[in-house]
Amino acid sequence: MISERLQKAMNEQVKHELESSYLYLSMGSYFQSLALDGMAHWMRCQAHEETMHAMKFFDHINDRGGKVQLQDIHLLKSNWKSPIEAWQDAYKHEQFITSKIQELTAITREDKEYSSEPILAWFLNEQIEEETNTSKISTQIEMLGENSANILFLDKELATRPFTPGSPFDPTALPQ
Ligand code: OFO
Repeated sequence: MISERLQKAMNEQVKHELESSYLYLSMGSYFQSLALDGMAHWMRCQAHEETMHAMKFFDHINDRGGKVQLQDIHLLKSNWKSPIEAWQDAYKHEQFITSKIQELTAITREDKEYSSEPILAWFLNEQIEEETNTSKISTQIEMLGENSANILFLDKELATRPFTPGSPFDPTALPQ
């Protein structure tokens, strides 16, 4: 049975992951308004990935005999000064999520919750990827500055990210 403290922190994490999804959907909408369709697409893919992260914690709490207690989801931000600022925010947000996963790992060790170590090891690895992706794109767009031709080139590249098959965030996967 999961400890009270870990259950509470994992329930918080379900909220953080769903807020990540909402934040990236919000960034997607911002990019869409600028006709940066590739960036908007990348964010929709990411928004779906975050819901899967939330569900991974949701299922783990249940699997360990705990109770999922859903919380209010807040929209963290809905507008940005520039695409650069949005990507910088995405990177900062991933750093914040990494700190939360590290806190969960520390609780797991203190409470001797060894059964939760594998899932947190998975998330620690996942966070390396999440930080690398957002930091790389953030650096690239900073280098491009105001050069719109190059920004459009990066936008095209980001459009190639594949959706998880059957993702409800994929507009082409929705039933007609
Ligand atoms: Fe769930 O990793 Fe991003 O936030």
